[in-house]
Amino acid sequence: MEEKLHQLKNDFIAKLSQAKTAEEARNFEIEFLGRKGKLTAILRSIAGLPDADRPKAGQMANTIKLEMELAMKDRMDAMEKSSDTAGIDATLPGIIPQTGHLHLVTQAIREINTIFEKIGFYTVSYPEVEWDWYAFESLNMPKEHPARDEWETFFIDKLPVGPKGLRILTPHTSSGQVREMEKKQFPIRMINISKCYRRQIDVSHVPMFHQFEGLMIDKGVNITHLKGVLDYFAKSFFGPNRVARIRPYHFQFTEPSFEVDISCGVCLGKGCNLCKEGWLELGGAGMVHPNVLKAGKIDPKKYSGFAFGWGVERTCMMKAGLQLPDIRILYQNDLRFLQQF
Ligand code: FA5
Repeated sequence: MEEKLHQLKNDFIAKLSQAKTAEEARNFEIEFLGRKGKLTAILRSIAGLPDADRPKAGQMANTIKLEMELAMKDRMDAMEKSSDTAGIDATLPGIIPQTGHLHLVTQAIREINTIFEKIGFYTVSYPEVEWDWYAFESLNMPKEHPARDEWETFFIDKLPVGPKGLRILTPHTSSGQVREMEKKQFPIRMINISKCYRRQIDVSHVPMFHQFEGLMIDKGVNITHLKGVLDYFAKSFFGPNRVARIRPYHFQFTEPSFEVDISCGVCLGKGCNLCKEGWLELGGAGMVHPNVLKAGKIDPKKYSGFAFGWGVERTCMMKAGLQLPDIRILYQNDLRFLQQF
């Protein structure tokens, strides 16, 4: 009996290994393990054995049956696996998984930070929801002063809610100037990069944008320091051939005040179709007004300083080779645009 069972199992495994299709394997399964199969016939014959031999033969037959069923399962699994890979062409190029990258504006913010860190400036970020006092009053723009209108402000409160007035969405990073002065740590060499909000939207304005504000305060700081820092930034960010120029202007919180231009990247200051006169406007700057120093509890007779504040979006749009026709494209989440940078 034992020999018979082993022979049967070996025959079954040999046949299975020759099966080319699942159907063929299943036919062998019926032939050996089916209700009228070869193994079933042997199992039935066990009933005719003497009492003493029956238990051992029964046990062995069950073990052999189990081994044959296992062999059948392995063969079916192997056939399934090979059919899974049958349709794959390993020579085709792979599918590259999609990976994101930093937004153009975030890249510019990081670059600006690094440039100023190299000359000893440190980065801060002040609240987007700001008190009226830090954004206007402390910056020499008393209540009802007409200069405030230029900042097209979003108001949160209708009536003052505390000693610092109304809450607003900060319209410029200059609101960080007096906040920084209140820390009383000299010299101040702050770069404040934050989101700003104004009620404006057109090709050159978005309601949410970023500004970076430089503030340097120490003893003996003068306009030549400001000009040096502006030139350093122009060369570092825009390229070694670019220079900055300052033009007289008016801001309530600086005296004297300037608009800052950089030489055009296309004509290098000679005048061309893009810039007309050789210069592109970058933002505002000036020497900190004595009233602002006083608001920050700093003695204007001992300390002086300069400040500048520019839009990150416009600054990065001005970078060589990037002449965007509309600033709003930066925030439309159009991957065809964003993936280029
Ligand atoms: C100011 O906001 C002053 N606080 C700058 C300053 C700082 C002057 C320190 C003196 C000393 P202005 O409103 O011009 O200035 O804005 C500065 C820059 O912010 C603009 O040149 C522009 O680049 C950017 N900007 C202003 N409004 C928007 C807007 N709605 N969308 C995109 N960029 C804007």
